[in-house]
Amino acid sequence: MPKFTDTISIRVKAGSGGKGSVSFHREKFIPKGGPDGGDGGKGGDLYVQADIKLYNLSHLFKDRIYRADNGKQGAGNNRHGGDGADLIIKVPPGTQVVDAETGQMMADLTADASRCMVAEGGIGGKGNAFFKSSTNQTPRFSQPGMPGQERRITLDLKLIADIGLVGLPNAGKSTILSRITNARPKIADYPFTTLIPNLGVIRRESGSAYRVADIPGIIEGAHRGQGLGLSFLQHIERVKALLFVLDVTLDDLDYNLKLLRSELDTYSGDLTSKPYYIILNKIDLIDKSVLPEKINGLHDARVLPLSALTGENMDRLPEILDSLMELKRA
Ligand SMILES: Nc1nc2c(ncn2[C@@H]2O[C@H](COP(=O)(O)OP(=O)(O)OP(=O)(O)O)[C@@H](O)[C@H]2O)c(=O)[nH]1
Ligand SMILES: [Mg+2]
Repeated sequence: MPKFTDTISIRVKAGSGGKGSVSFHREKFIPKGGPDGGDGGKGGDLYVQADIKLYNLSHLFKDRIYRADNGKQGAGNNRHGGDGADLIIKVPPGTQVVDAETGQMMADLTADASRCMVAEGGIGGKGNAFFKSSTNQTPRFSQPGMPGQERRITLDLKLIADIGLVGLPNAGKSTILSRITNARPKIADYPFTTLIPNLGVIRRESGSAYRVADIPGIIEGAHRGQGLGLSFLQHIERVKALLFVLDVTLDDLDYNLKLLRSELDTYSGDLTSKPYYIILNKIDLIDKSVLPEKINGLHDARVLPLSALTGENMDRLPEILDSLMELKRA
């Protein structure tokens, strides 16, 4: 199983500046040339940058030190040392960069290609040519380069999705995601198949596209850590709309919906105030005559019965998603 990493601490060290050079001009027949030691180059900076192609932080290693290159030493003949190369650590959009020592947020990288400098490279030392003066014609010293900044940072991923699928385990959330997006999550007939959030993209003919997140199932007491808990809800904290997915064969749908809502609410009241729609999944398993009663029991006009397995009514889903997205924009 691919490991999903949503929070990781790493160390970052920018490059140190190169040392200034101590050198004297030497040429045939000119025995005592002046100082010509060049300056050292600047150390490379270290950036964290959002990259839309990434979905998780699993390419990074906990506690590893990531280093940018040091600046090169200066040299004789007033040659300036080369600057060290910057290092860019790529992360998925939605990653927050926090200074691990102070707990202060350094950046919230939501937009693709947005970046922040997390450690600045040290400047290069001056070569001895710099120190030549009327009182010291032959300085025999140079400056060392300044050390690069170093710190520990925590990268905290809050996936950016437009729509979140929420439901009890086994309701068919992942099946729906696999039907409407390019995602191919694991689907199985037992609870807690989904252990890590899955993300898929829907592209509409209108040209718009949005990302749908499928998260692990929620059970009663999740806020107390039951099941897989609620910490993964951080991945849908910023969605624009929610799709509640209920297994229509369950007895008390209204109770289950309330349970989901109250678990979400204990995590964040923001979640339950988002636009939503309720999906009654697995209608292929029930007698159609009981469907109206099941729908009425929910006391809500926003209900779509469907079967992710047979595809019945699935064609109505994209339009509903469109309208939910519109709602938010209005
Ligand atoms: N008969 C029927 N089975 C379905 C339907 N949708 C999903 N299933 C089945 O229900 C089971 C659970 O589906 P998943 O998509 O893994 O459910 P989930 O909500 O993602 O489950 P967790 O990840 O465990 O929370 C699988 O065996 C699916 O094949 C449906 O419309 N009809
Ligand atoms: Mg699942």
